[in-house]
Amino acid sequence: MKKTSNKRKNTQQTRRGGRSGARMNQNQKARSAKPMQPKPKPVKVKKAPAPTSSEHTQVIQWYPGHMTKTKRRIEKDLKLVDAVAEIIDARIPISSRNPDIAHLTSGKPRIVLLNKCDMADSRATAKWVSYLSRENVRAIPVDCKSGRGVDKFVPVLTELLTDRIESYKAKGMVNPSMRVMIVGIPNVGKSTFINRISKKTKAVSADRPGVTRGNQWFTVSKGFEMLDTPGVLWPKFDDQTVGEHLAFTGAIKSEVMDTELLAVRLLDLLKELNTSEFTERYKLSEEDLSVPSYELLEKIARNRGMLISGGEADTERAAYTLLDEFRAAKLGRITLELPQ
Ligand SMILES: Nc1nc2c(ncn2[C@@H]2O[C@H](COP(=O)(O)OP(=O)(O)O)[C@@H](O)[C@H]2O)c(=O)[nH]1
Ligand SMILES: [Mg+2]
Repeated sequence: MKKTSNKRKNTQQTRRGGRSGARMNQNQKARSAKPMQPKPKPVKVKKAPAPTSSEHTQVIQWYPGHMTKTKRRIEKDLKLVDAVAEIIDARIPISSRNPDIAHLTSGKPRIVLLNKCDMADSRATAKWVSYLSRENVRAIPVDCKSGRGVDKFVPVLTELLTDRIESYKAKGMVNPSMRVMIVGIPNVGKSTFINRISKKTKAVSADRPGVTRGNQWFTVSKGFEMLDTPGVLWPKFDDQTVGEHLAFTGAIKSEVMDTELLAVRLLDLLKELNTSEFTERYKLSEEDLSVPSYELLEKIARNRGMLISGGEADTERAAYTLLDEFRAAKLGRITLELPQ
């Protein structure tokens, strides 16, 4: 039942978005040097929303194939580790979390790394850390690009695994080495984190299972080893907002969605947030912020001198620029999702 209603919701939202899609396509058509041959059926404009809806469906369908295989591999690898570190994006802590992680890790000690916090609002990140701690999840804000916060990883891991280390020692294991696996959705910074934290010496301890399976383990710190291949998880696609937030931040390639429509949606949020970086960068006045977002995109195109022949605003180029600049945090440090 739930699935059906979600589907219905998605269709409605897509349809609503589709109207803007139609308008954009007409624009593109006007630009095109060779107009398409008119088809006998007058359904052409009605068909325009299709790219948005079918492309969104493609995003959803891209995952299942991966999911089963990945899930199996992660479940196997999880048997070899003592703890799991899930990396999420500090700008979208809800949308970048994997919905099945608790089930997948089946009670293993877990750390959450709120990555890319250099691009997130620091007050919002602090709120997330305390929210997650109330949920009994240890969260560490990190910026793997500069390395800020990464040094907290081992101390938190040590604290989290004290009982486990003690129990291994009690079983007679001398200097037990704790193993940790990194998981996270695509592009969240798993490789960046692993590169930053792993000492380049390979761990070769043979006293634990896994060594024979061809896994590569890196020493993170004395007594801590990390699996060099992270588990790639799938995000949660249960509503359009999640998909959009993933696309805004670049977790999903924007080519799979209508770029102008995506930019319009992002503008809906940016208008509300009204950061000085945003308004100054695009030279926007208070009145500009009150116009519908597609008009605002046109305004941005004009203010940036992005015009096509005939003086029309190049909204497509402006859309790409807006998304690029948002992803690079040039419009301010913005967190799109706050704890309830
Ligand atoms: N600004 C910023 N960029 C980051 C950070 N961590 C990773 N990135 C960038 O995010 C992109 C994806 O990172 P990558 O490690 O390849 O992600 P993976 O797919 O999870 O392995 C790369 O362009 C990284 O440079 C961070 O903390 N801050
Ligand atoms: Mg990677």
